[in-house]
Amino acid sequence: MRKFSVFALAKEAMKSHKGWEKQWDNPEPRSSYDVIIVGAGGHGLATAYYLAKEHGITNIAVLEKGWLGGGNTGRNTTIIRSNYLYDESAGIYNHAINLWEGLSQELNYNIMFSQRGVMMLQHNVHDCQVAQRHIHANRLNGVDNQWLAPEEAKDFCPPLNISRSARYPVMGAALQRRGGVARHDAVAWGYARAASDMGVHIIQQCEVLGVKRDAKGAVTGVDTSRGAINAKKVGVVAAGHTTQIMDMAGVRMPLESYPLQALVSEPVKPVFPCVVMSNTVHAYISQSDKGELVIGAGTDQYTSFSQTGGLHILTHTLEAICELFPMFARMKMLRSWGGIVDVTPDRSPILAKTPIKGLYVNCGWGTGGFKATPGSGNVFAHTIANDEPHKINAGFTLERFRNGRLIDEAAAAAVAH
Ligand code: FAD
Ligand code: PYC
Repeated sequence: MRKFSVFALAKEAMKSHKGWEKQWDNPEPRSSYDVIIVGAGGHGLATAYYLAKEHGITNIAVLEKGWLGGGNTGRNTTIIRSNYLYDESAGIYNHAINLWEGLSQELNYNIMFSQRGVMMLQHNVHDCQVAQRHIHANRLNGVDNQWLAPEEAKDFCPPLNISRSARYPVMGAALQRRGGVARHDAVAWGYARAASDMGVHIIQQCEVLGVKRDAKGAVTGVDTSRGAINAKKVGVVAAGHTTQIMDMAGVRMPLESYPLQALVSEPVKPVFPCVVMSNTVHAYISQSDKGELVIGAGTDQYTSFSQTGGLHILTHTLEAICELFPMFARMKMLRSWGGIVDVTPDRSPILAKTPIKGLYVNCGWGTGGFKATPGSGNVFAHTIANDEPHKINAGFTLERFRNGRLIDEAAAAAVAH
């Protein structure tokens, strides 16, 4: 039921678009394409869009086992920010924010990007020191971030409880004003419509079951639930399922998959002006344009491919939210859901060529890849088109887990894992 209604909604949204029937109505796959992208989440669709727009490659199939945007792209809490510690991260997340700022116009689709500010709360001395280190590093990289005292944090977000007697009192906050939120499924639909317009095939209900290689080991295509499809280049952009697909190609990935959950409240009038996150108490919150409070939790402690996480994780998150924002204690929750996130040892993504000719991988965004969607698709398209990384993703290699050039963003990831 749920699958059908989301699919129907997406089709409805496309109807206003001239010519949508041609590529959108789940075309029969051709026997061969120049490029196959596995996964029609935001990153896969953005990759196809930039391949077509910036590299003139339009003979592309995006293969999706479910429906477009039905993975983590349509399940996340939509927080966008670029306040990470290292230069590589500043490069990619700022590239993304620059693209977010013009994306509604570029796609001619309202993705509802709203730069209302992301405030990250700090609850102990160590938190404060780490946050201030991030603020200084961010500023050196041209990323806006500022320190707020508890009273300033409350001015910015009036529902915040800054009582000293709270179990985890707010001792300060880091505020990135340029951060914010966007409507997640609109991002998938906007990229899909624009890519489809340039001739890209978006093929749903088409699960990749195998990766085909020739005698020399190079990629020749994929086996799918709708038959074999040939291509000399295959980009895997399958988030929590990356290990399964890369296993099909014989590549072992430094990834673990975990459930991550979120939930929304009943809709209420505008009451919450910004995005607030707390790594220490494992909670983050904003208010959607529909009026629902959008609340996210930490990952489960155990690896799993289940899109449902433990109830105790949600309970813990709601307790933390009620302590930080006592006025929400009597709100009713409408629904909760989970996604499967793929986590690397250094909590940074892999956006790279692989040891197999013609096989490329974009994964490891863990709990935080929504914010990167446009930047990631843009540089991954460059990597596939030119068979070499863009300078922005040059550091996000697979080799770093062998040579030790890690980009350790565990503290900036902001969500417990
Ligand atoms: P997805 O959207 O998951 O797309 C991958 C697609 O691949 C899926 O549609 C899947 O069905 C498909 N697929 C898998 N296997 C196959 C196969 N064999 N054949 C064909 N298709 C296949 N990030 C943020 O920046 N901010 C946030 O606030 C945030 N909150 C989050 C909250 C939750 C609850 C969750 C789960 C994630 C959150 N994230 C957040 C992370 C973010 O959602 C992801 O990093 C990002 O959406 C990944 O996008 P993607 O396109 O790579 O993956
Ligand atoms: O990366 O900002 C983030 C995030 C928020 C919630 C989940 N991930």
